[in-house]
Amino acid sequence: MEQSRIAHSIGIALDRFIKNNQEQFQYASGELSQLLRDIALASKVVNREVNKAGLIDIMGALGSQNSAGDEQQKLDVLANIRFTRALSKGGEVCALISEESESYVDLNNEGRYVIAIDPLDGSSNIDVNVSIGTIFSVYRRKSPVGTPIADIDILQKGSEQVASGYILYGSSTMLVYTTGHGVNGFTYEPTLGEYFLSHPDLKMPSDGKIFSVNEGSASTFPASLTQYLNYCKSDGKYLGRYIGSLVADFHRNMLKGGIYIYPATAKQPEGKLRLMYECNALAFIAEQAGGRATDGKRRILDIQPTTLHQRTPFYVGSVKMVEKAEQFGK
Ligand code: FDP
Repeated sequence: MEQSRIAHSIGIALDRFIKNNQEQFQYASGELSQLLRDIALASKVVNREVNKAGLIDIMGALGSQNSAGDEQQKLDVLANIRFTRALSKGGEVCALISEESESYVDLNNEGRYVIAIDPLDGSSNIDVNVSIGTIFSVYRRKSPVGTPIADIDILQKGSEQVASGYILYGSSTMLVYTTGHGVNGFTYEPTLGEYFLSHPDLKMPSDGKIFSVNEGSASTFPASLTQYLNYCKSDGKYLGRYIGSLVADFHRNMLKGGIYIYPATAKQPEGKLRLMYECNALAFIAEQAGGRATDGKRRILDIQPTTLHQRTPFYVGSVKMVEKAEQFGK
């Protein structure tokens, strides 16, 4: 074999990385590692379906609505099935909270983990071939293993997450996750069918230039946000960038520095985004990468959920930008 080819290592694969770092985890029994592998495997299947969606005409609305009243797309449904199947087969998960199901799914009383997942976020971008994502949070169950799932297992604060992450189906597919020891990003190599570490120990710039917010609703924004946006626009150094896919907007801001805001509006007084399977996961990653995540006032990870599909305003990104936006609300 050509020597130069052997000399260059392709880098560390996700499986090996998870194995090498297993001891970092407080309850290092291997179950969390297996669970992360199950998520990675399901994401490869979803990635394949996302990539061929246009070709085999599986795009478009299925006609049903999910529990939050959004129109379900076929790919949402498929992604939900893929992740649920992978997580139930593994046996590590006792309950699954999903955007696509009204109640939690009871999987296996012997499992030690609870998962909250948005299998395919940014669904209004599916039809137009724009980046979409998967978001997940992992919690330890609190009730004894072997007993039925209880509310204390399900309604946990974001600060109790033991892992969280997202998969971005973009120009490349990436898996980014944390177990509370920094954030690492892996890029999918489709010909090898494997994720490789491409963004070790990711850090979010402490300041940035990008603000991401849907200004179509600006007339119903809180006054503090209007003032903050006026400040950004009058300063001249800021750029507006809004894809309308949370994972994609968040990921770009994490790499380049910026703030993503989905505020409370007159139409959506609690905000639009879901605390348990959108905001908590990204808040954990943001903090682990040196960023900040609040609802404009309170730390997202400290909010006690009272319902599965609870919404919250969301301010996340570079620490200085989020703090500046909060100042206008004081
Ligand atoms: P979508 O409705 O397309 O699923 O959480 C849902 C979400 O997308 C986010 O991914 C995105 O950031 C936001 O909603 C976009 O909402 P607006 O269209 O109201 O801006």
